[in-house]
Amino acid sequence: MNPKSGNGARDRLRIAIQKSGRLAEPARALLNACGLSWRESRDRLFCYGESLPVDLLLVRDDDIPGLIRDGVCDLGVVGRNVLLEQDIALRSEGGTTAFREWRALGFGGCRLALAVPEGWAWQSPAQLGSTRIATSYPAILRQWLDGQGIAAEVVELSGSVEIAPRLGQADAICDLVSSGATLAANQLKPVMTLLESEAVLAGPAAENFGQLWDDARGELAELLLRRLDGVLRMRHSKLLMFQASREAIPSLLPLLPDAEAPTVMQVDGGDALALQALCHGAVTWQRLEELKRAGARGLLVLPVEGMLA
Ligand code: PRT
Ligand code: ZN
Repeated sequence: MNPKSGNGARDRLRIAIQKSGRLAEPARALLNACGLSWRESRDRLFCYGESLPVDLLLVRDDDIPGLIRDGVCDLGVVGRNVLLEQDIALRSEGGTTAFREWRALGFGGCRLALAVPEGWAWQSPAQLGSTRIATSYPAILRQWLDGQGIAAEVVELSGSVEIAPRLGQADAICDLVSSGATLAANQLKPVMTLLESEAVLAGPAAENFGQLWDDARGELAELLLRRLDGVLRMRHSKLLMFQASREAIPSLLPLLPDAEAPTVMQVDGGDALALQALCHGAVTWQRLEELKRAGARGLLVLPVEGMLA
């Protein structure tokens, strides 16, 4: 259903997030960092936006793509794995692409991997021919197998996929992996990555929000996206401050390739200069030591809370 025609005009934006689980808290924290605050309903299913007309719906992650497709929610925070699975499944039933990933959010990182028993001598995907592979992601797996020209049986399971080989339900599995500890505990080893996943801001497929909504939601979504970009960029940024002599500057600046034009200030009553640089890359110990060797003194690294250019 096209949301523009589906639900009539609305003057509040509605975002679905996971009620509880891995993505619940980071999703709230991120939206919070974008300046959103809410009043929670008693049943804890709905949060009324107080600082902006942006409400939250708290649901199971698997329901989020469907809620977006039906226009019940405008946007959602969900794993790329869930979004892609439902997108492929819909398209394989003859539908058109209903969703789009509007932003990758930098948390909930994991990969969808094929894993086989540790005892297998793994050489290539061709070995999977005529095997049974257990998964909760049948559409992604089926598409990958077809792409590789492998005829394997896909065994769909909703949970505890990793014990399927021991129970004799399958020969191999295709499941989400982060640390890999669960695979190891079940004597399985990852052999192929089908998808690198993380939490994403999902919404209906369109070029821009104006195409989707001609009420207040378009502008609200644009505003949210601008703030989100600022927050995501700032998350990895650090303010680096130090002092140095004027002569040391030419050897220090090349060590700050990721910094926006550093501010250089004269320190009162001396030859020293104070430098201030907003670095967008990692400010590691190693980097600080290199700067010190190049003449930086009193190095200070500060987190950045916000920025409006
Ligand atoms: O109740 P609801 O349906 O909302 O939640 P859920 O149980 O379906 O989802 P949840 O909270 O477990 O995961 C939500 C999303 O987090 C997933 O869709 C992924 O996008 C992401 N994510 C990130 C993960 C993992 N990391 C992860 N490690 N989802 C699941 N796992 C599983 C993994 O499969 C293994 O069984 O966690 C276990 C531990 O992993 P290892 O590799 O660290 O041992
Ligand atoms: Zn789920």
